[in-house]
This record gives sequence, structure tokens and C-alpha cells, in this order.
Amino acid sequence: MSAPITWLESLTNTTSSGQLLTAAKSGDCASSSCGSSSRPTDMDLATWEKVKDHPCFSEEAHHYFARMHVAVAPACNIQCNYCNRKYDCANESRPGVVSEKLTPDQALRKVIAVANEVPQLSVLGIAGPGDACYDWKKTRATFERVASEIPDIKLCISTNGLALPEHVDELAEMNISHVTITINMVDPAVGEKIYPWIFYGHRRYTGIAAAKILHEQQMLGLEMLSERGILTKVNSVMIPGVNDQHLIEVNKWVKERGAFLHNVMPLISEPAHGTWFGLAGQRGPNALELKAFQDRLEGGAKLMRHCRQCRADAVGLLGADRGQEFTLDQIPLELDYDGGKRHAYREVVARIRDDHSAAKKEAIATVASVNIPGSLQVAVATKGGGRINEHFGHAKEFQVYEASQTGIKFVGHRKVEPYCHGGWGEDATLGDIIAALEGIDFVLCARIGDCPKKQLLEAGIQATDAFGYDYIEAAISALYATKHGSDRSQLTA
Ligand code: CLF
Ligand code: SF4
Repeated sequence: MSAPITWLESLTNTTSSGQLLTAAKSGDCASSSCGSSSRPTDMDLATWEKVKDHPCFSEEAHHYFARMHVAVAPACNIQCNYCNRKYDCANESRPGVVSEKLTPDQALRKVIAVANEVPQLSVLGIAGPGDACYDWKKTRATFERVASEIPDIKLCISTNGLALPEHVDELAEMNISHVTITINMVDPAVGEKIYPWIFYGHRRYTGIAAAKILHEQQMLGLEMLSERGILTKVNSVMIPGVNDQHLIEVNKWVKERGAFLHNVMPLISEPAHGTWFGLAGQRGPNALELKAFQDRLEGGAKLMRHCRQCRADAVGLLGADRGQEFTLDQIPLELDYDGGKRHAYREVVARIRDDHSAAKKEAIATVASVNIPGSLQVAVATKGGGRINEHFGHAKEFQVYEASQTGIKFVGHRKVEPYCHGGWGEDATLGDIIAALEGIDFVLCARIGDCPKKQLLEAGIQATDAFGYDYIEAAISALYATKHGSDRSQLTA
């Protein structure tokens, strides 16, 4: 493993593409040959080319690349019991929530503004509120405008699937490479409990007839996408007591029809959201229930576990939303695209990724060599780049990894209110953070004070900044080996 060439976080904070270019040209290897070793061994080259800079379709890519959503297609052809498209709160983060709806021209302006400033940007998605395939003219106009200005951006849509089959050929022609279908059931009797109505073929359907049509269209759309080589992810909302056990069946059906990933997400439900489920008191699963269920699905369709249930106007790395920096009132009326930062950033990432990949391989070999079986749940504070580079008090989420002799894998995240407010820790917040970290053995962060460390320890969680700025997997493997060995000095640093 070579020494880290440069810190990604310092690069992404720079305002000049010149600094990025300097970093890209530093180092001792030709960047065109780099970035290749991070491809998973079980993935072919063609698929890797499609996912290697898509933060949702590759867990590895989400440490480096960002997506943005534009809310241009507000009309919807179904009603989901977990959705209220009128609800808008800038602090709320869940699908369907958005602060401003855009015309295709406004969306283009916003995409250019983000692309000029956020070097990690690689994907433009249309993900509600509304349905991208039903409100098709606006979806199409937006993608055409953006693709003509920024040809290397990946185009991605999320849809309920009802109007999908009629647009699959256009999606392929327009080079829309990634599609997500939300599939919550394959049995209309279950679907009836989730969808009160659909609008299809100029008429409204309710009850089991509605769910049956939706199911048939979803399966047809998925098969058509797979036939055309468009990568498909299936999102399923896990609703305890309604479809949770049924999602095992969903996982089988979508695997058989070529889904690349299955993303089981927790229902987000509160009365204040004004949704049918929220008002009815329907609860969502907690983090441990979600993980236990995802573990049961292992071996079926490949799971996505790093979804952050983004807002429909999200901007930035998953888990670090910058949407509020790019509202229309902050964007000049006229601006030209400048791809300098994005291109330079990619060159830097290609090299850093190889270094990270080598560190990961070494880490996996380390955990495999430990003889005593057992697993470790580790929560990591990170700002991206695959490193432990966030202070405990600043973390808005912790990424959770599970280490065992079979490897080190990302298994989820826990959202928290940051502990530190204006330089001081908040005891009340710390209580909430400890509750959110239920089941975690260790917390790894770049810095942590004695006081939160002590309180975490009292709750049975060991926290350390001894591995600050190391690669995540390297630190976890060292912890794992130490826990099962005799030297525990690193655990108390
Ligand atoms: Fe957006 Fe969805 Fe495309 Fe990603 S989000 S349209 S595939 S670019 Fe990603 Fe956000 Fe989860 Fe969606 S983290 S909610 S899975
Ligand atoms: Fe809401 Fe999306 Fe369901 Fe339409 S498909 S009701 S926008 S969650």
C-alpha cells in the first residue's frame, strides 16, 4: 500500500480547480491506469464501469461520489399510504420531501451551479415528489437539457413503476443508465394495504384491482429494463405487520427478473407528516429490526444497505446534504458549466481509491487470520473518502460496520443530532446518541473528549480517536485483531 497522496476532504473544501489539478498531477503513477483495483472480484468490468461512480449502486463509490436530485415531475399516478406530497420541512430527510419544485430550465441552472462547485457530483436523479415516468415530459426535457451541457453526468430515475413500461425504450435511447423501482409487494392482497388507489389508462382503480395492475406493471417494467441492460435497483419500504415478512418473497421475485440491487428501507412515519400510516399510528422498524431483516435476506438479490432515504432535492454525498446551499435564489440567472473541478477530482479519486482498496484487502486478510470467532459492530464518524475523519461532536450520522472472520462489511448507518453545539457538548443530545448507538461495540472518530468517551463507556460502548484519519477498514481490522488478542492498549487510547 502506498502512502496516502492527499486528503480528499481538504481538496473538496478548496475553491479552485487549480489546486485539485495540482493534486491530481502529484503522485507517482499514471492516473489513467488507476482506480481499477477497487473493482469487486465478483463483478464484471462492464457492470463496474456503470456503478463505479454511482453513490447508490456501489457502496464503495458512496465514499467518493455525490448525487443531486431535481424535483421537476410533481404529478403522481398512485397514492402510497406513506406519502404526503404537501409536506415540506427543510430539516426533514425522507423521499418525497422537497422545498422547491423546478421547471426543466431552472433544473438545468441548478445542476450547472452544483456541478461547478461540488467536485464529487456524478449523478443527476429525479426522485419525486411525484413520478418521473408519469410526469414524463418534464423528466425528458430536464434530462435532455442537462445531458447536452454535461454529457458525462449519469442520469438516474426513481419510479413507482406504473407508467414505466411505456417509457423503457425512451429511457434506453436517452442513455438513462440507472433506474429504481419502488416495489413493496408482489401479492395484491398485501398491496391493497399500501396503495388506496392508482390512476391508470384514464381511470382510477382502488382495492385489489389497483394493486394487481401496479404489480403487473412493475414486473413488466423490471423485465424490460433488464433485457435492455439498464441497471435496476428495487426499493422496498419495510412496514412492520404489513409487508415485512412478505419482502422475502419480493426479494426472490426481483432477483429472478434481473434486479441488480434490493434496497429495503425503513418506513418513516409520524403523525405530523400527515400520511395515512402516520395518522394511523403505523410504526417503522428500528435500526436493529431493519438490520436483522436485511441479514435474513442475505443470499438473495444483492442488498443495498447504505441508502440515506434522500430528500427529493438532495445535493451532495449521501448523508451530507448540501441542498440548502443551492436554492434557486442563490444561483445566478446566467451561468456556464465549468467541468474543471469535477475532472480534476476524478483523477485524484482514481489514485486514492487504489490506495484504499489495497488497505481494505490487507484489513480483510487480518480479520480472516484471527482464530477466535466473533463479530464486532463498529460505528464510524466520517466525512467521506473512506477515512475516520469526523469529530465525534460534529457527526450527524455514524456509519456502521460489522467485522467477522468473513470480512468487514458496511451494514447501515445511525442518524444523530450532533453532540457539539458552539464548542460545548450537550448532555441531552449525548443520551440520544447513546440510544441511537444501541448494539454498537466501538465508536471510531477523529477526535473525542474525555466526557463523552466516559459516558459512552458507561453505556458499554468504547470510543476512541486513536485511529483518526486512518482508513476505516484498516482501523476496524486492527481493533478486531486486538480484541481477540492480548494487546488491548489501542482500545483505551
Ligand atoms: Fe437518486 Fe435514487 Fe438515483 Fe440514488 S437516491 S434516484 S438511485 S441518485 Fe440513493 Fe437516496 Fe437511497 Fe435513493 S440514497 S433514497 S437509493
Ligand atoms: Fe408519493 Fe412517490 Fe408514492 Fe407518488 S409514488 S404517492 S410521490 S411516494
